[in-house]
Amino acid sequence: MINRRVFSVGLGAALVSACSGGGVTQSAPRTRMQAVPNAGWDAWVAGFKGRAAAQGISASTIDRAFRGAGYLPGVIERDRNQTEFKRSLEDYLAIAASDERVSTGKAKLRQNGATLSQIEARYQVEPQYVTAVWGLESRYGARRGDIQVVSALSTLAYDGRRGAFFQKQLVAALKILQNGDTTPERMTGSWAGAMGHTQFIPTSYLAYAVDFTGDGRRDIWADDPTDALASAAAYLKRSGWTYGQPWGVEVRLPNGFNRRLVGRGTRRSPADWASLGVRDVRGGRVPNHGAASIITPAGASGPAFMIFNNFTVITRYNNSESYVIGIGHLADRITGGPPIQGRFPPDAQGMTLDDRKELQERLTKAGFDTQGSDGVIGSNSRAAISAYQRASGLPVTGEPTMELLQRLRRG
Ligand SMILES: [Ca+2]
Repeated sequence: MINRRVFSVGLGAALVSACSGGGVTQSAPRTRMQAVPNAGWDAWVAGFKGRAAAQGISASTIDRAFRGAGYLPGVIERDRNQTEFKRSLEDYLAIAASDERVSTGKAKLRQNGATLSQIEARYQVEPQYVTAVWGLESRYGARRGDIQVVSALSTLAYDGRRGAFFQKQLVAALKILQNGDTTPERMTGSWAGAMGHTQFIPTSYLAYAVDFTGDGRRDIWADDPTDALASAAAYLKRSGWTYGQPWGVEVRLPNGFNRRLVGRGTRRSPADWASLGVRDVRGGRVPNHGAASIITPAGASGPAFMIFNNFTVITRYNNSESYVIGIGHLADRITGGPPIQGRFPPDAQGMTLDDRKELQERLTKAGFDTQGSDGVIGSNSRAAISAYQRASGLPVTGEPTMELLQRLRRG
């Protein structure tokens, strides 16, 4: 999965670089995914079939895989229209650990308790982490993606923007089909080929997916999430997961804490950190789970975390600090942990999350529906702001500002 974050996937990972991560896109625009005739794609596929055969894919597998496949212009559209904006960690967490995702996570943890316990026994990965991966990657299976993977990957490989990468994924997809794990019709995923409950790209699937149900097929696409959840646990285990160790804990730093000690490059024992004045958020002693680093991902005035080796393990799944904190925090929340206690600094417009929530509520009340008020300004909020500005004879910017909020407060 690591690589797939380079190109955010439709199911939610439209977040990039430092703030990339799974499952947290708000209302991504639905692109129609219909195949259209394309002579260039036909020619590319004809050539590819030879290359696939040279890599051990049988003629019957190739023929069967491409029988219903086609060129999907919608996939290229999605690839070209990835918004490369960075979400703040605060916004990211507001979506990743929203009330809804937390409450659904609690229910899923309960409903799948027996399966998750068996997975825990085999892989020594705690149920809440597996559930959190599931929650972020596909909203607990609700957004697994319905695009034909062979069509999507061959379209992207033919397109060529990252042709070599997608061709490799396509060959891996054909190997999966050749193994008999699923059929071309059932092999669906995101526009970028991330598949099933845990959104594995084909090469990750080949490396990590497991058959936990024992039917001989590693089925991460089925409604039954068992194989997918076990595969996520297997992935974490193989990446070095330590059972019983938290990803990290929120901490309080003393005034005047040496900023040069902040960052993943500095690892010390919790006792050392304690001697420097680091406390847990209640002011108590920090827990000891081995060497730890201190990070302040929202800057010196934002929340601080003491992170352990399992933090690094989660980066193997997706190398994004926000994603890792999202997984860890969601896992904590669905097992009854509190929201993050530290205050996030105001955004570039000087607004806090509460200000932005209030702005959304007031806009909606005034007849400019922001489609929810989670405090995260996405395309719906921008459209509502623009409509309000237009109706009020203001310059139309679509930008949330304190000035706008104050104007709405005046009514
Ligand atoms: Ca199975």
